[in-house]
Amino acid sequence: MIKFVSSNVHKYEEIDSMLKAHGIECSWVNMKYEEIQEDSIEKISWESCNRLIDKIDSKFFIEDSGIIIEALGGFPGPYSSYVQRTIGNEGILKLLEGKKRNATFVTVISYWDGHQIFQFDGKTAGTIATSIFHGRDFGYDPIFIPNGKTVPASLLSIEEKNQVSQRGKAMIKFIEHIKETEKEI
Ligand code: ITT
Repeated sequence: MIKFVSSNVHKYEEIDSMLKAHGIECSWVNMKYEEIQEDSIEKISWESCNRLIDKIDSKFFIEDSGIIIEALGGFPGPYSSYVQRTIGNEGILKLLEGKKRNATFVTVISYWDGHQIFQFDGKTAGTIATSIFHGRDFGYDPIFIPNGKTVPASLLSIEEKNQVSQRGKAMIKFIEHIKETEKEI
């Protein structure tokens, strides 16, 4: 059993689906933890994990994600949560009018195994749609079309999204690591 700490049910659904497919049980600790302000998603993820070590009584993992939009100089990146809460997807579409629409989604998992922190990352390139596509409305998914797909991630099933998403790619690395290193999980 491994604990996943997050306040985001959509992340948990995607993660649990992948872990289940590999026979690994996961329990969700639904908790909002404080995130430091940093311009690197790796650092934020590592520091958040480090600060949780004393609060969670067993091995656990967290992840931090962000969308990097080329035409906006990499914004919102580590500020993705704030931007989603404030201007939202509509605001992003307005900012991108007449601009290039390339973007990359990044996820960095940080795993405390009881001794040290390990990190696993995943990146997915894509484009920002020209309108909002409601479906499974998780964050930027209604406007983010992963490369190789013709529709935004909001219109994909969890399994379809996991095959191409930043989180799915980071999870594959993490699952390989725990299968190699853990006798009981
Ligand atoms: P935690 O409690 O796990 O930190 P959070 O929702 O605050 O949950 P992040 O800071 O990692 O998570 O996410 C930054 C923003 O990016 C936030 O608005 C999310 O909704 C959004 N986001 C994260 N992963 C996403 C994904 O796979 N697809 C679309 N939006 C995503």
